[in-house]
Amino acid sequence: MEVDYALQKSKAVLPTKRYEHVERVTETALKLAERYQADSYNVGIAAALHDYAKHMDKSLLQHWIETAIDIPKDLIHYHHELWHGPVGAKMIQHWFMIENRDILNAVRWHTTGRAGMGLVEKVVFLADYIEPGRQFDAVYKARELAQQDLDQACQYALKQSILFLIGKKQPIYPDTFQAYNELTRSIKKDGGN
Ligand code: DGI
Ligand code: FE
Ligand code: FE
Repeated sequence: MEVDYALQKSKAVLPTKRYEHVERVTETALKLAERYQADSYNVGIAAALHDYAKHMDKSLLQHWIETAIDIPKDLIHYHHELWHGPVGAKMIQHWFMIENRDILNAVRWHTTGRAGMGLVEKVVFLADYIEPGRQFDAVYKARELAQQDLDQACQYALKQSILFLIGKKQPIYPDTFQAYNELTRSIKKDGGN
């Protein structure tokens, strides 16, 4: 599958505004891939398909969570915003026969992050957060950090997401905390802040 073809697949299932976000995430992710020497093919496909399931019926997403053996069932008890990553990864595996673990993991964890994210995962996660259409306060610093250090930029994005959710009195999925903790420890070890 080529990146343009993956984009067409997303275009077919997404409203225009969401599809334009996907295009910007893909462009941003490809630039980050170049900067951090991530595999640009895997990054391109994962970014192009990262929100594939975003606009599907909640009941359909719920059905996939309940029936797929390797989607964590506890997701049902969290915000439905968290469902489209894991379900999208399963859908593109089944329908487009994508078996590359880096692509599938990047789609799967793009909302929450997780401890032990690989390079492709980090790039897609960060690109989704900083794409030029995003306009919240924290995005400017996140864009700056993205030019300097991938781990610090991801850590900052996770921290801001956690603070944002706390501000909204929403629960936080454990993987988001675990991703934040792991990056915080490794940044400290490397002599970062
Ligand atoms: O699909 P997008 O809108 O492009 O972005 P996304 O997949 O990162 O979804 C972000 C939304 O998910 C955002 O509004 C915050 C919400 N969210 C709900 N619970 C959690 C969460 N985000 C994280 N990182 N962790 C959560 O537990
Ligand atoms: Fe998403
Ligand atoms: Fe997105």
